[in-house]
Amino acid sequence: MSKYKQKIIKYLYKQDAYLSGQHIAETLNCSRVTVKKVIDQLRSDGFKIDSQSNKGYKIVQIPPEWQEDIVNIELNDCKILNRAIVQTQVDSTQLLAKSQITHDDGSFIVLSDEQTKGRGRFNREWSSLKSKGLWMSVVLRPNIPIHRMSTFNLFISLAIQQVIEDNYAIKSQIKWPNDIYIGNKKVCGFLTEMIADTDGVNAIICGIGINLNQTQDEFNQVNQDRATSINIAHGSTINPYTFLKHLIHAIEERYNQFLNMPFSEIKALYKEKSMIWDKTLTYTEGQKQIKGKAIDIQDNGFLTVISEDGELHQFMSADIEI
Ligand code: BTX
Repeated sequence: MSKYKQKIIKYLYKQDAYLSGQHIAETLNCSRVTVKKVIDQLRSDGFKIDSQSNKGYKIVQIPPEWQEDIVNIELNDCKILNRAIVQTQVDSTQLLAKSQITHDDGSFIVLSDEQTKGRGRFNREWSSLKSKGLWMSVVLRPNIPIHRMSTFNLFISLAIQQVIEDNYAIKSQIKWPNDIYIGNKKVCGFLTEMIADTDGVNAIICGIGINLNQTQDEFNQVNQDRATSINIAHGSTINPYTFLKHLIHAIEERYNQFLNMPFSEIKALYKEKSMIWDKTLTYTEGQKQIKGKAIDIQDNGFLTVISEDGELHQFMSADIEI
């Protein structure tokens, strides 16, 4: 039955119209009884499926938990990712993705409704409330030398920033090197890890956290005044599958650019969409901390900052206090 379940979900999900049981059965070469059983199963899984006697079936609501079958449908047109691994709850999608890499040499995404140990950079906590955001790790397999990775985050930030701006008409900005902001509040953080040896990069594991549907009071005390969601900015509920579809498409486009063009070609756009210019901010990288103004970004992705005493500094991946 699971074979038909997948096919029936796929068939109904793609249709706006009602489809009769007879039509589904003929198309998928199964019996009407099987169709009815699968529909009952889907309903008990939380799908709301309307049925009308002379019209047939139509999905009117998908359960709030990610459905692996539907996520995989959204990946169908994507050439850089083979499949999705979907879990209701994980410690961290990064950890699951890393353990998967040891026995899976493909490119895939790991998605979870909830993370109990979502992590940001330097092991900081990433708040990942159940069914409120996109908590995802993207595993990619570029065939490139390690030094090329220094611009990867720049391409990915543009992908995320543009999904928010182009599809939801929300002005969003990149905070170099790995956050996206709406106004002065963080809506997304991502981090990139890799597995590499002297021959080059074996795998990129890019963990992306995007707040989709939190209300302001759902953020914990630490993030209350510093975090926002697309829903808050947009003023309506965000369909996670639609957001995911846009994001996958944007990541595919920017990833292909990352592989095939130098950062210098998108640098002007990146700078235009960034929020750190013309402000004196505190930059910390390891033991080094300075106050200064960012004045440029190099073709290798390094940020040039001029400190208050007029000295120039290059940062590869600093923490910036806004
Ligand atoms: P970051 O270290 O730049 O950001 C972490 C900081 O952001 C925290 O210290 C906190 O102040 C703030 N913060 C925590 N949660 C949220 C939130 N939901 N919205 C806004 N601000 C928040 C950024 O690290 C990288 C985050 C990557 C998260 C993804 S989710 C999927 C994958 N799995 C995983 O464990 N991490 C990645």
